[in-house]
Amino acid sequence: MKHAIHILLFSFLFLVSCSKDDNEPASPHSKIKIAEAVTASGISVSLLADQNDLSVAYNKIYVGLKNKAGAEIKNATVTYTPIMDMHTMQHSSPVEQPAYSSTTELYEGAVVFSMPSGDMGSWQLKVTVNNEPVTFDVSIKQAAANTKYTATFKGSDDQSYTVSLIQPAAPKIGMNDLELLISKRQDMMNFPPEEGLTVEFSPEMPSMGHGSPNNVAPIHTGRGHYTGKVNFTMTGDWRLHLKLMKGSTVIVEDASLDLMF
Ligand SMILES: [Cu+2]
Repeated sequence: MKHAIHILLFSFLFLVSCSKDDNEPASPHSKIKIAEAVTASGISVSLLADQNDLSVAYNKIYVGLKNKAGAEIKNATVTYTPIMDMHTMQHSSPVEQPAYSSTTELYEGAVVFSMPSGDMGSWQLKVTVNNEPVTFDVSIKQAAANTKYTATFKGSDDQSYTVSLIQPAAPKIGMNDLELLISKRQDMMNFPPEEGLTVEFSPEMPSMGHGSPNNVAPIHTGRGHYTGKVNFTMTGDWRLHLKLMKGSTVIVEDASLDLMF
């Protein structure tokens, strides 16, 4: 019996050591590297994402930093500035500045890209590491047909509100966590989180003209994030109807987002 356990243990260790790549140290994360650059002082900056493509949506974006000797830099100040150059004007978009995670050994932040790259203009993401900027050209894909993961609405208070879907990222039949980021346009370069809204919520399946029961309206949980629950009773096209209110004043009657699964 003891012998059998030893053999089992030995083969397990053997498997583990065989699966290790000798050239690359094991990565503590499963993100996809989409670009790389080096700052003026020689810090190498890797840009990573959850998917190969950035798209018109709330995109988690990660940065890994290494010094000239190849050692991880864990205590830098990193900021993101998305810029869209539309020939006659420039604008930015909502952004969540990155913070270092010791779990993934990456700086983790997010950018809402509000339009696709194309004839209308092109996007750059400026990443500043301790006041040293590097600029990445990023290509932003249009969201898939019949989906709308982010949209901007003019409020009854004359302000512009951008509503972006964070969760569900992988919708399923049944109850799903619902998480939104709501940002307000202060000017073309600044889109701070909007923290003071009350949201009424009802999902609809437009192709079949029905909704679903037991949804939970999203409430503010910090930094412009609103969390609730959405019940998808079947697969297909779903529209999330969101009514944005400030106290009893309706700011946006129907800020709707679309998803499809
Ligand atoms: Cu634009």
